[in-house]
Amino acid sequence: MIYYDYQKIEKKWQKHWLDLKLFKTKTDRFHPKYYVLDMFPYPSASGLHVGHIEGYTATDIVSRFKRMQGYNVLHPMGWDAFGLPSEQYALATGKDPKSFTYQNISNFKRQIIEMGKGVDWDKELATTDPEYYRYTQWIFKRLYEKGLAVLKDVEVNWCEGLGTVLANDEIEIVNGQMVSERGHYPVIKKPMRQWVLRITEYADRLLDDLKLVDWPENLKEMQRNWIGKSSGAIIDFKIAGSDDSVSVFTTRPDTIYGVTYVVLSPEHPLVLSITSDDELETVKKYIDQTKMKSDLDRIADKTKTGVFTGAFARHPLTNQLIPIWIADYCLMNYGTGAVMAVPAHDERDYEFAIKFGLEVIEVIKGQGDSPFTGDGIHHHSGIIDGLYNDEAIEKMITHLEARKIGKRHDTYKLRDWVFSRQRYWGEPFPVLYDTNGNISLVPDDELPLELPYLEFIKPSGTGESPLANALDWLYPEIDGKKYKRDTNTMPQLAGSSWYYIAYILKSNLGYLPLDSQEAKQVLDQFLPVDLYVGGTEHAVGHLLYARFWHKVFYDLGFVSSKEPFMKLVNQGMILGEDHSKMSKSKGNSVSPDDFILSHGADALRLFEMFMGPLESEKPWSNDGLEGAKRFLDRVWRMFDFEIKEDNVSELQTIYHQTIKKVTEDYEKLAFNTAISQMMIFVNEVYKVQSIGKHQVRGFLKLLNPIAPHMTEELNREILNHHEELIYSEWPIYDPAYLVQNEVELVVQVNGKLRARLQIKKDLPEADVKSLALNHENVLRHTEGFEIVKVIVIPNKIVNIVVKN
Ligand code: ANZ
Repeated sequence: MIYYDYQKIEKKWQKHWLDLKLFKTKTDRFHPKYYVLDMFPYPSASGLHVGHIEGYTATDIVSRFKRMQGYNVLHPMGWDAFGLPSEQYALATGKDPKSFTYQNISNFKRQIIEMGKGVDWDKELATTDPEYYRYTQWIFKRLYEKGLAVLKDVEVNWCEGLGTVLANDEIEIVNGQMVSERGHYPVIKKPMRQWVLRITEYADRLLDDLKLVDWPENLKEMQRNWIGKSSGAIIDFKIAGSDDSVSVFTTRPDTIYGVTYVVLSPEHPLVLSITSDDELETVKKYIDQTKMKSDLDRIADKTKTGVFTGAFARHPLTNQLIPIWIADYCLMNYGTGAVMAVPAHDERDYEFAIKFGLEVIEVIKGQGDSPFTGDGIHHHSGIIDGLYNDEAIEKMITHLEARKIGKRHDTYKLRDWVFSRQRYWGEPFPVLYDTNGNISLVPDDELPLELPYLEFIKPSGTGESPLANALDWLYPEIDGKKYKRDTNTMPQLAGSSWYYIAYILKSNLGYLPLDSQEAKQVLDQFLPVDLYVGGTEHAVGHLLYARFWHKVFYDLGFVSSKEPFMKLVNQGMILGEDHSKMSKSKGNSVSPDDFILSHGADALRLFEMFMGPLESEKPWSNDGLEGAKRFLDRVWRMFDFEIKEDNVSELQTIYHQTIKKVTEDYEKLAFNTAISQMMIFVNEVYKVQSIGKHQVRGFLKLLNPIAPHMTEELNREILNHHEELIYSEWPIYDPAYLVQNEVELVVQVNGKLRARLQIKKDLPEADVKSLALNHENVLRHTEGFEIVKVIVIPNKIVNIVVKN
C-alpha cells in the first residue's frame, strides 16, 4: 500500500476545501440549523498555541458531525483585533497597529487552515475592519438613543507621571499606594467624564435568564456573584442640627437597634458640609489618603482606618445621638455610600469599633462569640424581639416603610460599564460636540467614522487619548459650524459583544443592516448559538456584556431569542509537560506549527482530543502525540487487509457498538472515549484481518470529524468512493446487533466455584445442565459423589449439590 504521506495529504485536502468553499453555510431553510461558535482569538504576534487547537478542534468535530447528520451548520471564524496589547506593542516599537494586526491575522488564519478546521471563510471578520466597526458605532448610537449610553463622571486611575489614564491591570500596589506598572509613578483616582453603558438596568434580567441556558454551574455562579444582588433596605438617618439626612443601605435592617455609629465613605457628598470645624483638617487629610488606595485594598485591609466628623445622627427608632465617622472600608460606589454600623453583628464594624472605642450593643443572642453574625433570636429590639433573622428582617422593613423611615431595596455589585478608553486603537465614538458641549450623533450613512492614521500614538499628556493629536480629524466643520469629536475610543469588549451576530449578517457582499427585514430573517434562522466553546477567562466580562447587548437587541426587535449562547463549554487548560501553565517566558509553550510538520494536523487533533475530557486541565505530552500518530498509522495499514464486498460477520457487533458509542460521545463532546472505542474497533479488525467495504467506510465517517484529511484520502484513493465524507450521511447503528448473545455462566459445586462457561444466551436448561455437568473441572469435583440437586439460574449460575 502507498505510504501515509500526511504532509502532502493534508495540504491537498485543505486546498480542496478552500477552493470549493465546502464549509460554506447554506442559506436554504430545508435543513435544521446548527451554530457552533469559538471564542474568537486576539491575533497576537506569537500565533496560535496548542490551547487554541483544543477548543477549535472540539468545535470543528461537532460541526463536521452535525453536517453529516444533515444540519445546515454555521461555523465561522474572526478576529478580536482592537485592544491594549497591540497598542502597547505599537508604542514600544513605533509601528502602526493596523499593519501588524493584519499581519498577525494572516498568520493566525494560515494556522487555522493548517489544522484542518472547516470554516466558512466568507464570514471572516475582524473587529478592526471599518465595515465591521461601522456597525459597532451604529449599535452605540442605538444605545445612546435608548438612554443606555450616557456621559458620567467616573473615577479613573490617573497617572500624572505618564500623563495618562491606566487600566487596573497596569497598576501595582506598593506600600498600600497605587503606582504605574511602567515607571512606578504615583497613580490617583480622579473623576473624568466618560461614556458609560447602563448595564445595571439589565441586572435582574441578566440574573433571571441564566436559568434559560445550559452552562456549567460554576460559570453561572460567577455571573451571579458578579451581578451580586443583595436584598435589604435603605434607611434614613437624620443629621442632628441640620435638615440633611443620610441614607444607608443595609441587608440587615433587623439589627437596627444595635447601630452605634454611622460611617460615610470619604467621597460621600455630605462629608465636608457636616464636618465640624475642629475636625475639618483631619477629615481632609484622610480624604486625600484614600485617593491613593484602590477599592480592592480598601475592602481587604484588616486594619481599619477612619476619622470622626464631629457630627451626629439621630437613631430613627430610639432618637439617640450616634456619631458619624468616615472610613475607607465604606465604598462610595456601593449601596448609598453610607453604612449603619452594628459592631455586635458585623465583622468590619466590630474591628472598627474595637479600634476606636465605640459602643457595641448586642441585639441577637449569640453563642458568646463576638461579633455574632449568624441566625438567632432578637432581643432589645422592640417589635421584633423573639424573632429569628428572616422574620425579623421582613417585619422591620414593613415597620420602617409604614413609618416612612426606610424602604425595601436591592443593591447590585454590578457596575455600569465604563465604555471610554483614553486610547488610540479602538472604535471612535460616532458623536460630535458643538462649542457649547451639546452632543449630536454622526448620521448612520456617514458611518464608519474611521480611526485616523497617527504617526505617534502616545498619550497626549493632557489625559486625553492620543486622538487629541489628530487635529484635522478632531475639529470638523459641518455647514459652517465648528464641532469637536470625542477623543476616546471604545473598549475591546465592544467589538466582541456582537460578533456572533455579525457572522450571520456577513456574506462576501458585506453585512446586512442589523435593523433590516433580511437581517431579522437570517438572525431568526441561526440564533441562538447552539454551542459556544472557549476558556473561563471570559466568564464575566465578555459573556456578561454580550448577553447585555443581546437583550438590548431583543428589546429593539432585532433578535427573537432572549439569550445568545444556549450551551457553553469551557475547555480545560493545556499545561506544559511539567504540569505548569504554559507561557512563553517559561519556555514550555508549544506552537502547533512544529507538530503539524512532524506528526501532521490529524495526529495533533486526535492527540488533543484523546488527552482527557475536554473540560479538564491536561498536561502536554510528546509521547502522547507519538501514540496518536501510531494509531493513525495503524488505521492506514488496516487498508492492507482484504476489503470484502460483504460485511464481515465477526465485526458486525463491534461495528454497530462503535457507531452507537461514537455518536453518543460526540453528542456529549466526550471525544476521548469516542477515540477509545474506535481503537477497540481497529483492534478487532486486526484480529480478523479483513473488513467489509460498508464497514470500513462507516468507520471512516466516524473518524472523519477528528482526522478529516486522512479519512477523506482513504475514502477517495483507496475505496475509490466518489462521495466525500464531509457531506456523506452519518452512519446509523442497527440495534439488533447490539444484543449481547453470549453470557458467562458460573458453575458451583456445593457452593464452591468450579467453572466458568461461555454459553449462548437463553440456552435451554437441559443443555446448560449437560454443559455444566460435563465440564472437566466439575467432573473432577463430582466424581464418586451422588448428585442430589442441580439448580439453574438462567444466564447466571448453575448450582450443583452433591453428597457421598
Ligand atoms: C448593617 C449591618 C448589620 C450590615 C449587620 C451587615 C451586618 P452585601 O451583603 O455585600 O451586600 N454596606 C452597605 N453599603 C456599603 C458600602 N458602600 N461600603 C461598605 N459596606 C457597605 O453587604 C451589605 C452590607 O454591607 C450592609 O448591611 C452594610 O452593612 C454594608 F449585622 O448594614 B450592613
